[in-house]
Amino acid sequence: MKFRFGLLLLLLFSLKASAVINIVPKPNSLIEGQGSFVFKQGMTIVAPLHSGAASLLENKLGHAAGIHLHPVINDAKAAIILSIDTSFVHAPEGYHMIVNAHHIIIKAATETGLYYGVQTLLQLLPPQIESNELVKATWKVPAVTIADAPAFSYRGIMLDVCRHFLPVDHIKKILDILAMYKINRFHWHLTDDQGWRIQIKRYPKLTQIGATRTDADGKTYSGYYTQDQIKEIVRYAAARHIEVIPEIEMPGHAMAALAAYPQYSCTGGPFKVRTTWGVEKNVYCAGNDSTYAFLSHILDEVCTLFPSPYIHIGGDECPKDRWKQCPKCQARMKEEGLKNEDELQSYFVKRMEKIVEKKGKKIIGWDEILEGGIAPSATIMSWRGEQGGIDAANAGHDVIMTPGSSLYLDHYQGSSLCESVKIGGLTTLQQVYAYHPIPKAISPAMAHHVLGLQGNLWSEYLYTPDEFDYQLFPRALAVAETGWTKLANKNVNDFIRRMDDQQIRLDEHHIDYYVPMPEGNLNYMEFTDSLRLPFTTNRPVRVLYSMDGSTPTAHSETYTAPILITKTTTLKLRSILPQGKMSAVRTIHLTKVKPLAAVSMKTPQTGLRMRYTLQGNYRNVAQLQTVKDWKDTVVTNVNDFFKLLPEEQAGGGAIFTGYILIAKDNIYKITCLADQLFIDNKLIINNDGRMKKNAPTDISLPLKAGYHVIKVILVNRTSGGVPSSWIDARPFVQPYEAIDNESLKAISTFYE
Ligand code: TNX
Repeated sequence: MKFRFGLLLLLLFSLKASAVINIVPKPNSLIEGQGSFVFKQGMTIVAPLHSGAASLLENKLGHAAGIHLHPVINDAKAAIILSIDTSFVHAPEGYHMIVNAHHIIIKAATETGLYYGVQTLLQLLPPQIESNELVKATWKVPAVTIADAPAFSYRGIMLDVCRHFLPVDHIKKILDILAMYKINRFHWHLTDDQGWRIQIKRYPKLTQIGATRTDADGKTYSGYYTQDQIKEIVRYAAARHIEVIPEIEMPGHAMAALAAYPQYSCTGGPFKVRTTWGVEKNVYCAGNDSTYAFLSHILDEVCTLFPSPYIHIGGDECPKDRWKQCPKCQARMKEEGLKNEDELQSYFVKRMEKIVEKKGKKIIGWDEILEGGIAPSATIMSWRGEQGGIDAANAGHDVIMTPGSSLYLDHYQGSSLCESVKIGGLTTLQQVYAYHPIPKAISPAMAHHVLGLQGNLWSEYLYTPDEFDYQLFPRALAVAETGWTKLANKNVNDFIRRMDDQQIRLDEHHIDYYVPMPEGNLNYMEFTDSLRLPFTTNRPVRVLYSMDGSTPTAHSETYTAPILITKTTTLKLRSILPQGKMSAVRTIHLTKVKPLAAVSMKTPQTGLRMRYTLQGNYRNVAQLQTVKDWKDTVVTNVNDFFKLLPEEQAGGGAIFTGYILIAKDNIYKITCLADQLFIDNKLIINNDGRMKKNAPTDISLPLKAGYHVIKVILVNRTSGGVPSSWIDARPFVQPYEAIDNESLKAISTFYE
């Protein structure tokens, strides 16, 4: 009995603790005390002159609580004391905090430490402290003693504003949130093939031409920051203790610049700002001295705008095709005794390193700058896994870890069947959290070269600013905790628990973050008798659903067990968080059918009939009706479709007709990225008008054994920056119970 009572006490104690303390990143030492501190009107505060930390606290209390603190000078009895005390706290970003019923005392070695102390204090208040409007609440903080300092000095987020642009106000909104979580670096990816986004006064065409592209649908897309706006962002970030590191890409990812100044390419152009994603072959000419002068002049202006000691010069994904053909590049290799084009890239980077050093800064580069020999003072950002980082750190270079599999925030964060189209990959909140920036392969003596980590948000598939938020949050919080909290203090379940409180804080900032979706099954399913559909979520959240086509609300049925379907149904599901925020709605179309019967075929031959045109810019299936110059042929292997046109060249369209052979009566899963797929004259998959990447339109379909008529319509169009390719026309068919994307094989096709 006694034993049980003890357990109960323990349980109550842990419930009490967990109900109150939700801080992210988790402090490295926190001891709970007795009682709490209640904020009251006119309470006194002592702080260093012009302390931004004190203003942060005063503003938040003023806006959300309507409580106005009374600043006093040097009063040891003040209710709230913020003080710089280097004898007590040593870590430059660390802080010490005591909260009891009478006082809040925060000490730090720097203003940054005080600022972080206040951010922690705000997270001890109810989450509505982040509101911009008055909220009724008891503004109290539990008694605690905290001693805290970060595990890593570099805790970064990268935003790609080239593929898609973010307005100044939206960047500020994101910086507000990053500061709450003690992120201290904003890596600003400002130039790329698809857009040049920073005003350079000496080269006005960089933004006059390079900041605008004409997408495949004929619409122009543009945006750039004036130098005044850049300064404003740098100041805004600095006030939040965030250093802004600009990236100017070279020698690759330079198409927007070359569209404006083609004389710095190998061929001389002309070029257009690139409209599709991927890797561009036209790059800066490494054999032309004027290229280096051009880049040096650009960096002159960049260096004055950004106080950071670093300039990121890119260096990733630079194809060597043009250099191999370029007389100037080849002559340069001869003069300098360079064995191959990798060494020419290394020559390029080392030359830029010297230029940047003369301007008083150091370079950061993506891990490709290791190829052909690393520049002596370069810091490496390891993105193609960890190997680049491991090699660089072991060779005594500083390293920032940002491996794609764990820290690419452009990846899916849940099943691709439930999300809008993303670049690919799956990196859940838990996967980000599980990352540790010091791989075992770095020798302990060199581990200090790992400065920290960074989450990268590439924006190819982020068509609106809200989609940036959706991808960033809450995963940026996992980056923040991994950067701040010592490995031994991290715990994924406790982190997930703290999300409930943190998400309310994000709500107050009007951030539409990712909410786990009901995963499992396909979005289109045809069945013969009945189905039992199980759903899961990748974090514990409640799922609501309806079966009458209505949008689920907080009052809808809660999912508890697999859902039984016996008739044609539109099933709608969505998740709901404890504070009431709901996810997007997932709609599943369930149709009760008779299996499609086979047709007879006398003389089957391998292949499909193909009616096609390579000309014309068609946007949808209906427009193909206007084609006049159809050609007819037979393709014997569906895997050969792509040989018709170079992969990234859009134009024209095709209609394939023939038969597929189904081995036995069964339910099959069918995948096709063409615009339309018909089986036995029935429209089975319809991608008309949507982006043709990944496959939320996959369907399950009962088919009888034997031959079935198929027709595939492909409009060879680029949409959303994704070029379609003839190979998209391949249909994949496999037994439904054996769903495994890895083993997708195009089905054999026949014609008569
Ligand atoms: C690779 S990461 C790139 C970017 C793309 C990204 C998409 C890196 C240094 N280069 O240009 O946007 O993949 O995930």
